[in-house]
Amino acid sequence: MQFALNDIQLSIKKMAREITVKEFAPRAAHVDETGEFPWDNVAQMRDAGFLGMTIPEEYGGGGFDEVSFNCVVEEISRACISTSGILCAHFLGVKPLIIAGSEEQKRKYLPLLAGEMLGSFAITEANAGSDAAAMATSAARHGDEYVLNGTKVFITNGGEAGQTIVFAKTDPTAGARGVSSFIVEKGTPGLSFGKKENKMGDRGSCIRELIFEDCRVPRENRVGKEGDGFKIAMKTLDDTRTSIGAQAVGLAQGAFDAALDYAKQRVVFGKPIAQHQAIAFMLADMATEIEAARLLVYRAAALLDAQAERYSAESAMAKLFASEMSHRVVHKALQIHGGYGYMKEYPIERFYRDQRIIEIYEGTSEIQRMVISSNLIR
Ligand code: COS
Repeated sequence: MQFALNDIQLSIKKMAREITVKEFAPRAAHVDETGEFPWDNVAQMRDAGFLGMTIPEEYGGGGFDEVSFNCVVEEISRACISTSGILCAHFLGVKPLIIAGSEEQKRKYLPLLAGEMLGSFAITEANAGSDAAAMATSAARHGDEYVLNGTKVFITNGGEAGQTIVFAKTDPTAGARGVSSFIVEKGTPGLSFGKKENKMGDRGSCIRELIFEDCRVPRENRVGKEGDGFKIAMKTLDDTRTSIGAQAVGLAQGAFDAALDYAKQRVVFGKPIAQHQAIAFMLADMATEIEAARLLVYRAAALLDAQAERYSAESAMAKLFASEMSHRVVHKALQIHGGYGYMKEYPIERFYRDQRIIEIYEGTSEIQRMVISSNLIR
């Protein structure tokens, strides 16, 4: 058993930390205030090779492992979860191609996704969120094309991404087995975008509706076999949920660092509040929980690197525990700041709002408990 990152993982983590401190942290408050999509940050991530990190080298990527990728997500999230969220959503558009794409699809799209094109993943609908198989978007086969009709909601990177993996029913009577997946490029006639949603937190990343009206997609853009789409989506989420856990660890670490600094400086009753046991014990609990979550995240990522047969439960555990841990940590971090924590002058107010989405996207905590318990019972 190995508990230490190797030299490559450590140097990638350090590089992500340096870019975050220099580039993303100074812009984070502005991104939050304006809600502007941070293209500058995306360009920095592209230049650093983060957009192609785990894409195999033969397809133009970096060929790095999942542990390294999760370290990058963690470090960026210490300052800006909008930026790390864009990266995670990008990989939701990449993974289905790695899992089930044809050789032609991989050769055509992965080099683009490793550099110049953002990806995204469209499964959620107004009446099909947690119950993803209840989707109503249809893909009817007409000769060499599929004709897509329906509306997807809350699609991260929607409207900004050059490519989206879209899940739609090719057989509306077959439930989960009637779902297929398609690569749909931005600019395809019949695809339009709804307005950018106005969110409570994570305000830099953008979510939009994707509207399909007789949107014709060539047959060669179907990913995997007809009817395999739901399994491809589930396998993708198994791969990517860990990185949402990494976001939670990074965000909690950022909130903890701010609370520790504040607690060392703020003096009440004649000494810094960090020296009052009420606060010192909070700090001890926060640090312990962050470390426990970090280990769960790294373990789930290492299982993925080891190509373990199934790691659904482990990635769901990492996401569940880390996201709920980050809730407890930001709560305490704001409490330590007292009234100042409630003010926009301090970053903790943003962390508090940003945290909430981590317990919801890529499957709510309740869905993670379903995944974990069904794997225990099976
Ligand atoms: N890997 C491979 N196959 C999987 C799988 C996985 N992790 N999970 C399920 N499957 C397969 C099942 O084996 C089953 O196959 P068969 O039809 O051959 O038996 C099929 O997929 C359907 O599985 P299941 O019956 O468990 O599907 P449910 O409709 O009950 O849904 C959950 C399962 C709740 C896990 C799923 O709907 C889900 O993950 N919902 C949340 C979606 C989500 O995270 N949304 C966020 C969007 S991304 S921001």
